[in-house]
Amino acid sequence: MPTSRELEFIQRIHAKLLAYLNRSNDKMVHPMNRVEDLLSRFDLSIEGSSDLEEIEFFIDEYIDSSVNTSSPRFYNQLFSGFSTMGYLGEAITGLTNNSMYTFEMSPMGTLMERTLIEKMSQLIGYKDGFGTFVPGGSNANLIAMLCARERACPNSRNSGLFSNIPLIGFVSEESHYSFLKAGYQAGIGIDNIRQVPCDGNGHMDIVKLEAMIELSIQNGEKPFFVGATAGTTVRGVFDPFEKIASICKELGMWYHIDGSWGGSALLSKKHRTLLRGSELSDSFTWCAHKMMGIPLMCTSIILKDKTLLKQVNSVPGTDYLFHGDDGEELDLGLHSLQCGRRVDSLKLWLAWKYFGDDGYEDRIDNLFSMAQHAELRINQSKILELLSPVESLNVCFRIQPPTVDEKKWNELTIMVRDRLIMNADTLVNHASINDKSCIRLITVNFDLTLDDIDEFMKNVEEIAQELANELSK
Ligand code: ABU
Repeated sequence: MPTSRELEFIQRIHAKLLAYLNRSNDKMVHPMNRVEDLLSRFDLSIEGSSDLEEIEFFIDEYIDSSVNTSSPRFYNQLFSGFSTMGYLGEAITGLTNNSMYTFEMSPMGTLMERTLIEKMSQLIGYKDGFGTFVPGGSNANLIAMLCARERACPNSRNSGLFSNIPLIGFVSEESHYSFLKAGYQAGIGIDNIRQVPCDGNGHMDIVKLEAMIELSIQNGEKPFFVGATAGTTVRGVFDPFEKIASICKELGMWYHIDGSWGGSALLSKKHRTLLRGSELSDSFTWCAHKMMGIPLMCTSIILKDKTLLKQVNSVPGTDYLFHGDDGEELDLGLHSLQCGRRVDSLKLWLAWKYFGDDGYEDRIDNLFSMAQHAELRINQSKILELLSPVESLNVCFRIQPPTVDEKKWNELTIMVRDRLIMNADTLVNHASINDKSCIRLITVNFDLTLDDIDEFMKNVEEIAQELANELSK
């Protein structure tokens, strides 16, 4: 228990947190930290004990040097904004410090997680699905691959993979790199995760997928897994799920959808068509910390076959922890890779309960409208070019003023991004599409308004024009 001095300290820090919440949108989005400055200003080594004043100093400095991800001028990642319920859920999770392995150790967390998994399963279109919360999309994609491996080589979980016939997985060249990591973690090998070329707009090319699978079979390999993407990281586009499903069904391959980014579009009647065919998949990754605005991390992996997770995670020696008192269905640790597991369900359950399905639908529809507004503004501009049609919340564009030599457009685009940070206190990322540098604007903050997008576009155009003038001198 905290001492009375520590309780006073907690109270003081809580007051600071409240003050931070009141001013967070005025706070600099990106405090321009340089590693040398931070290291010269702070001694971060840990040796003897410290008094509470010193700890308070570091708390203040930590907050001040943090990126303000709740600001409407933070467009840098696939998450942004502040969730009141999410924040409270995080605080209560830390306060109560339960662990998700057994119902006994996390009674409400277990039931909330079950409720959420059931709801998400239904939205995907699985009648009787099951899943678990995991530490992030990469981990979810790994679990999907482990399940696929278990189905393709039923005994390999015990014996290891010793066959001369390699298992081969297929993902698009624009899918997330976590599939490659999953490849080696699951013992498949990075080289055996083949990257299928995309069409001009970043969707997996089905004809090429079929040809690559055919070639693999001819070469005596065993194609076992296709990982499609619902919302690619750079362009935010959705693979053709129904077509991929037919291929997987015909060949008995595992069909996974990585909906880390775009899975939440299932909450919108207007935009869920992007995920048509999701019910035909075997497994689905969904990050609620992205489009649902929940604090990091809040990811689930959901499977159509409710028995597989337990099968994949079944090992001897667990009886010290799992006594079966509450029924195995309620001891969720029997279904997860982790042993101790934090409660990620509370924050999402609270937020969803607060907004309701309709509240979430409105918010997600609004995010799409923001991206469409940005797309419109880019199409109206004489010096900006959209590099890919907008399908969800990713707006990828570059700066290409006719007065500047085309060879300099890549460099100029990145210069504009850097100057947006310095001059307009705006953090937005850059990426590359077919060797063309672009600014990747992500409209995922529920507080965004059309004025915010207009201000962003105005700043981009002004800075771009200024730099273009300098470059064309
Ligand atoms: N899955 C993490 C994506 C990071 C980003 O592009 O913002």
